[in-house]
Order: sequence, then C-alpha cells, then structure tokens
Amino acid sequence: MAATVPSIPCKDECLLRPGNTNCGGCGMSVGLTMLGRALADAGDTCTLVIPACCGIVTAGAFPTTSYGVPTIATTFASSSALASGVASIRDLNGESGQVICWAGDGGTYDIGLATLSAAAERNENIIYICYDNEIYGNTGGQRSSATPAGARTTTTPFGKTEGKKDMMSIMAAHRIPYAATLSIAHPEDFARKISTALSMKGMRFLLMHSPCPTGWKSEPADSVELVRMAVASGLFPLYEVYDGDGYCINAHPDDSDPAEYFERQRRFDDDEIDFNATRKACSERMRYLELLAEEFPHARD
Ligand SMILES: Cc1ncc(C[n+]2csc(CCOP(=O)(O)OP(=O)(O)O)c2C)c(N)n1
Repeated sequence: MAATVPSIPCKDECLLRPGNTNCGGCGMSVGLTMLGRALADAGDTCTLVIPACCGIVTAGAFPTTSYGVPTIATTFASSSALASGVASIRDLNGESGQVICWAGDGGTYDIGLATLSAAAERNENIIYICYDNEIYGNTGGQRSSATPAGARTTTTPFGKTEGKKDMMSIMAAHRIPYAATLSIAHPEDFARKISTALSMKGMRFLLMHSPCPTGWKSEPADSVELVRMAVASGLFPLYEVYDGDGYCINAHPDDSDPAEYFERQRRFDDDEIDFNATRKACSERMRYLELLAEEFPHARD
C-alpha cells in the first residue's frame, strides 16, 4: 500500500486553532473558521495543502501548529500538483476524506496557475480554495494579478494601472464540476457552497474575497463590512458555475454605491478613482452574469 497522509475528523472549529499568528481583521482567519464549521457539520475529514502564503505562516514555528488537521506546506507553484497526488493515493487506497488546497491570490492567479490549470483539466478530485486578499500579503504587500486597478501596493506606489484578472471565468472555462465565489459577509451562502463542494467529486474551485487590513489599509473592524459592500455594489458578485455552463447568481446587488468601499481603504486614492467608470463596469459585469444565468441556468435543488 502506498504511503499516504492521514486524514482526521474535523471537530467544530478545529481547522484554525488559537495561537495562530494572523493579523486582526484577517479575512482568511474568518474563512478558515467557516470552512472548519462546514466540514464539522458535514462530518467530513480533510488534509490541507498550502503553498507559500500567509496561510502557511499561520501554522507557527515547528514543531507547533495552529491547524487541527494534517497540513502539507508546498512550494508556491506546486500545491495543485501535490494535492492531486495525495488525492490519487487516497483514492487508490480506498480512503475517504477531502484534500483541500488553501492558497492566496499570488499562489493561484499567478505563480500556481499552471499546476492549477493542469489539475482542473485532469478533473482531479480536490477542492481548491483561493482566499483573495488582492496582494502578496505575506511578503509585504506587492501587487498580484488579482489586485484591482487603482490600488496602491509596495510595487505600485502610484496605484495599479491594470485591472483584476477574471479568475472565475478562467476556471469555469476548464468546465470543472463546480466553481463558486464566497464572501465571509454571507455566512449561510458560504456554508451551503462548501457543503455543495463536499458533496461532489472532481475539481472544485472556490474564490473567497478576503479582506486584509494590513494591505488594504483599512480598520480591522471594517473587514466584514467591506466585503459586504463589495457584494452589494456588484464589485464582487456571488455566483456559481456548474460544469462550466450552468450559472446561478446567489446575491443580486442592491445598487449601492461602490464609492464607500474605496473610501474606507487607504490603499486607494479617492481623487484618482473614476467612480462613474467603476459603477459602469460593475453594472456591465453583473448584466453579463445575469445574461449567462438566464441563458444557461443551473437549477439548484
Ligand atoms: C517561487 C517563490 N517566489 C517567491 C516566494 C516568496 N513568497 C512567499 S509567500 C509570498 C506571497 C504570497 O502571496 P499570496 O499567494 O497572495 O498569499 P498571501 O501572502 O497574501 O497570504 C511570496 C512572494 C516564494 N516562497 N517562492
């Protein structure tokens, strides 16, 4: 029998334990707690696979760890490849349990994209969750291809000139069984989507908007409110794509003004943001998703 990594039951909130080193108001920490609860509710087990990112620093220094499940640290580019191997060996051994990649946007949109695309094309039996804080947070806040236009980072001190990469469309184009966006401001929707992903086989991709007070230059207490505003204004749509062509929108924007979202983060220079262009881009993007959901609907049970 091939060597494998043990998988242990998730007890309530055991995924991220006290003693972790994350910043106050870190969206990734909230997301890990929500993921842990959803796993516990499903009575499921998991092994985490985490590339270089804040999520692997969370664990603390050897030999201690704040993760309550077996966790494998990988190189930046290889998390999907390593997770594929663990999942394959587990399947060969007839073992149950999820293999979950937990990666930042740098490790997903940029450096890990080749192995992620390859795993998606092979429809590997893994769940891949990207917590998208829109920067390379762990190394001081450099821009990534997930950084939105206008955001100041340590490598774009005058504001990024390019827009955010559309990672959901890229993953949906692989026609994987499930791709969905997550917001920690919508906990019920979050839990349902994790539960949906847990009930499926094959490649499942989840994209979580992850506030980062350190990089976003925002108040830690504002984190959940900020991502709530992003959903309400259409900046971060909540939707699912089944098999690459079954669309479902989970929250319709309430036409609230995205301006406050930008104004409450000091990474943006309000004088430099073209709010009219931003409002137009939000409503056009939502209209595009609504048309897809009308033309290619996925009817949920
Ligand atoms: C090939 C490679 N390049 C650079 C690094 C240095 N590095 C470690 S973590 C990190 C940033 C990770 O950013 P992201 O994936 O967005 O996660 P976050 O830090 O924001 O949690 C970088 C650049 C590395 N470990 N390996």
